[in-house]
Amino acid sequence: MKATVNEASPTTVSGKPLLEVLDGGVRKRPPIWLMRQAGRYLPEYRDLRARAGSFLNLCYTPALAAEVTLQPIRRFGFDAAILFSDILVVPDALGQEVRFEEGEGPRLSPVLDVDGVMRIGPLDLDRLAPVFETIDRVKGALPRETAFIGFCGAPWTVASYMIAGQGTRDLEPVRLFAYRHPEAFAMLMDKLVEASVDYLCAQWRAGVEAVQIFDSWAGLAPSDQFDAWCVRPVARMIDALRARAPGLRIIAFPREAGSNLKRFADVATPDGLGLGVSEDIGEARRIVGGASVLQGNLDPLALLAGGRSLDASVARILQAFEGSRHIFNLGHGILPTTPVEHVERLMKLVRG
Ligand code: 1CP
Repeated sequence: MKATVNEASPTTVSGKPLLEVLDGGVRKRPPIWLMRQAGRYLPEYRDLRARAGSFLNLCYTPALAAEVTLQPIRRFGFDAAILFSDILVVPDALGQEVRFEEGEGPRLSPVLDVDGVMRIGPLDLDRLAPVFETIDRVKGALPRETAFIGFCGAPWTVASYMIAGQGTRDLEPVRLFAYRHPEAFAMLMDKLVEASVDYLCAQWRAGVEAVQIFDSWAGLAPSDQFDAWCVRPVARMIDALRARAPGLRIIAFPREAGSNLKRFADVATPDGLGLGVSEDIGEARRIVGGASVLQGNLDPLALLAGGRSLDASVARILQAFEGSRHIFNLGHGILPTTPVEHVERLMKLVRG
């Protein structure tokens, strides 16, 4: 695809800088959004969160979820809004019990054996209806130039929570399960591919213009299984989405894929590829060539720290991506203790 350089004008064919880059353009200043941009570092989020009851209640109450989605757009004017929800609404809608414990993170009734996998699904799209209503509300309230991103977790990352019943340091439970019960694990992955595609298609019908597939734990898949557990499930999702949701732009984030990034880019062919903190930008540019937009990869801790090291990190990233198709983002989600002023500074640095 031929790249077009748009020097300064904010008005583009779509009128949305983020979509313009995903569609093949290069901008002098990259569009910017931040993973987890709606969340606890914002006082207005903490206020609303305190009134919402449980975290899932917040996700499933359209007026509140829409408000939280819009908060960081109002405050910072990011180039994209990301739907406020969580990757674990998919297991919830597949019939698994999901709770969020205050201060402890998610808790699910773990899938322990082959029977447990058999009981999973089908996806109850009605349970997710509030998510689609949230999308409908947000799309009517966004500034013209702001793109709207939906999301889900990649099968590998979602399976890791479904099997362990919670977040784990090195994903031991899901890896053991996959070795001990390869057929049942493959069946679970198939169910997740299908459910995730149905879910993202429904988000697209409701009005999102792009989606991000979060494979937050791709870097913890053993190298000889990376293909089967990370690349192929996401490749199948992307093939199905291209057939069923024409025009939907797809960003994949196989976090810390490292030396497996090339394989991922070649086989899954997302429109955009998110880079984790430790990924080398020059190397990633060589790997994907002009084929894919790269997104990332400021260290969330550099943003938290602020000051001269933030300025220097941002300058290095802008320089490393110069002249290429780039979406500025973090290399992982923003941390809850990040000062709001540091995000304001980041916006100044990136927008110039
Ligand atoms: O009460 C609270 O505020 C709970 C904190 C919280 C928030 C704000 C959780 C629990 N989820 C979210 C929202 C969320 N989750 C978004 C919102 C949109 C935005 O980006 O602004 C998104 C995109 C997610 C995605 C998500 N959830 C991922 C993938 C991204 C990543 O950070 O790696 C993962 C792994 C989850 C699971 C999850 N949900 C919540 C927590 C604390 C976790 C991580 C659990 C762990 O492994 O420790």
